[in-house]
Amino acid sequence: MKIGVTCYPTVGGSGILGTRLGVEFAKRGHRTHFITLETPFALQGIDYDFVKVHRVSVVEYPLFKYPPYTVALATEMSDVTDSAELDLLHVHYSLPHATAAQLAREVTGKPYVTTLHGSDVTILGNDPAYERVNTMSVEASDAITAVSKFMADEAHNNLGIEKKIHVIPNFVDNEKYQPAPCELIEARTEEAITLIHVSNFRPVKRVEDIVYSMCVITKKVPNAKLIIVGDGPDRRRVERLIDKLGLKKNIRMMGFRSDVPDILRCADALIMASETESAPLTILEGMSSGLPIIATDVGGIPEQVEDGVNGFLVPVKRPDEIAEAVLKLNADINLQTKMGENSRKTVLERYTVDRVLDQYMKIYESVI
Ligand code: GMT
Repeated sequence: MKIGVTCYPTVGGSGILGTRLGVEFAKRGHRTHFITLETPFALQGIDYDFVKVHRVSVVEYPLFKYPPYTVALATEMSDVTDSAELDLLHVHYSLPHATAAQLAREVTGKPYVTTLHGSDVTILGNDPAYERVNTMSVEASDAITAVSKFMADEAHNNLGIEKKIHVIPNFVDNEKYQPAPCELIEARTEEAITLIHVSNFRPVKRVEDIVYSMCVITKKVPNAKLIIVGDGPDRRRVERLIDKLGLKKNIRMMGFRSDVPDILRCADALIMASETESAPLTILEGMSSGLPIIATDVGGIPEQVEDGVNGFLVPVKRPDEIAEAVLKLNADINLQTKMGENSRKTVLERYTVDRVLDQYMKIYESVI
């Protein structure tokens, strides 16, 4: 099959997922053509014969205050669809990709599949400025998928989508992320529980709540450690808070890293304090690495984390409850081990690449 993929090229979850999906199809002999603003970040270092990147060129003209990106994208989609004889377009994140794909379909007659990831629906839920056009383009898709049931419900209830939405979960590379001894000397801490948070530091991630939870945890377990990986808008605020609370010796900010699988192996549990999430990739990566997950009971997280089985669900904005869950794990090594094993099992049962690809392939076959 020849598939055209459009996603945001940078580090956002939808861009990563869209890129990995295209690459996995290419590994299985399909041809993937990425049609994006820039080379997707998650494509760096990947060199497959069946992957090609087409960068959208936006015309700058003195008359235009804003370059017409959606038209430029639709033009590139149409041209690539015809020249590469694509069977379909798969767009991740509806805004503005679904609208461009709908225009391209007018030109080429080829179908498009839209995958809803999260912010595209939540943004519109908060500010409906573009809602009518976006909803029409999602609704007009030949098939719609969402990465969690939560997301599908939001799209039906908040965007007014009436068409069936197929729930296809996100996936994780369970070979790259697997339980193994910690070999990264800079992350190894043998004396006490080591927690990890991986984040793009957007306000929605509420990283400060995790820092506050460390105040409570370290009162009982003075050597407890927290590793924070990633970078983004809230990073400086978080650093200032760590300083203010005197937690510098307990919390290690590692910045943006490419060796996340190695770092995860050095932790005992993964924490996520987000205000909302549709289907976090970080949780899947932590579970695949055999970690118990302590996460907020919001959005699609309860579809991944079963309270008391592979981790603990806690209310949002409650650092004290995060701390309580950590202390429970710290006090009971058998519970920690069992939950970690259950995490890995959950991934192997539900979130492997092959399992998820099969579901997308069925959707592709139904629209071409
Ligand atoms: O939340 C982010 O930081 C980025 C955002 C995006 O649209 O790229 O992520 C959303 O899509 C990801 C891939 O499906 C999901 O893993 C995230 O949970 C989701 N984010 C939210 O819903 C807030």
